[in-house]
Amino acid sequence: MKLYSYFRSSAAYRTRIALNLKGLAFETVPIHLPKDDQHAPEFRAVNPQERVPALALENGEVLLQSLAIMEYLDEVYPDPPLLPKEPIERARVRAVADIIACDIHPLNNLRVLQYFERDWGVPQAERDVWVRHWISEGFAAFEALLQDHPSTGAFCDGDLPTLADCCLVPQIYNARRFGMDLAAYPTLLRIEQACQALPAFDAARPEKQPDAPNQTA
Ligand SMILES: N[C@@H](CCC(=O)N[C@@H](CS)C(=O)NCC(=O)O)C(=O)O
Repeated sequence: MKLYSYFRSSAAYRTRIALNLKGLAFETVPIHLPKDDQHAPEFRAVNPQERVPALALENGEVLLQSLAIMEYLDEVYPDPPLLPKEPIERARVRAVADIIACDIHPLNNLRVLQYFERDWGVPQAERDVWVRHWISEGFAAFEALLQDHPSTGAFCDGDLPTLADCCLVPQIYNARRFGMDLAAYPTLLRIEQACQALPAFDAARPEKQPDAPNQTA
């Protein structure tokens, strides 16, 4: 399999974690987002939405959208599972994953920030305030939903990592890039620590990717 990825992309990072948790080997095809590689005609042919990740399967089919890719992987390679067995728990995991994937990330995506900068002339400092605002709002809800919930375990749901953890760890990485103080989210930080202790999460770290500057992989 080939993963079209950018080392710092949080959506690609989610997918790398899921691939690693499933023990699936993949080749990274770097798409340098700040250099606009995603808008090149060759990549547009892979993903007309001009975003990473895209996962090219061995049969040539291309999967798009990190959550759809992770759910595909979970259906085709069910062990270890990325979703709990009980429908009510599955709904809970999907809901918290969506806080990040549907409600935080789209507001802070590169093209949104570029639009502010290029079309409206919004200065960097204000763009950063915008990013931190939406992460804080989403993380406050995420923390409230997890703290003291009986289903929260070592990870977001129970004692196995799920789709929610695959989304959470990259979003925390992104929050730190924007200089956020995360002390108000102790449950999220505790879960992040548990995740990072797993080789699958460790190997997916941005700095360990082949396209990372001075990468250590
Ligand atoms: N909902 C999509 C989001 C994909 C996405 O927007 N990826 C970002 C990087 S994290 C991207 O490629 N941005 C390129 C751009 O904004 O031009 C997913 O979960 O895969």
